[in-house]
Amino acid sequence: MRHFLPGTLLCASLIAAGPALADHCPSDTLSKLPEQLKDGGTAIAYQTNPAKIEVGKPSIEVVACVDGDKHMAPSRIRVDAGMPMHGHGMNYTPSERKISPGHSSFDGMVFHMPGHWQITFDVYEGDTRQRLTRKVSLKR
Ligand SMILES: [Cu+2]
Repeated sequence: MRHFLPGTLLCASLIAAGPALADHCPSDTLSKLPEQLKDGGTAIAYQTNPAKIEVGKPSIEVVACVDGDKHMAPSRIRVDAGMPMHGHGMNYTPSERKISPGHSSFDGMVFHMPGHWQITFDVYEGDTRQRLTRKVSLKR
């Protein structure tokens, strides 16, 4: 009679120890969005709606690729904004609508006053976070 249990255990441990299956990011979209940020192997592109950020509630569409030329999607994208010189954030947490791996749109961004804002993009690969930022100035 065949003894199946050790084989099953071996299989399960191999799966647990193996690399996480990562999806490809939409690199075509990455090159099409108007705003580009890059740091090491991580590339982000985004576009806001409206295109020119004003005081109000823009939405932001973000594409993120990690691992350089391999164009892998991060496990998570997080977007936030604040005014470093005033020491405050947005007072709201934007909601994410996932479009595809590495591609999301964020609604509920609230830029409630004119001045110097900083948009923060955090991309995660498992527990590793990389932060890219972009300064924007909102006219009165
Ligand atoms: Cu402020």
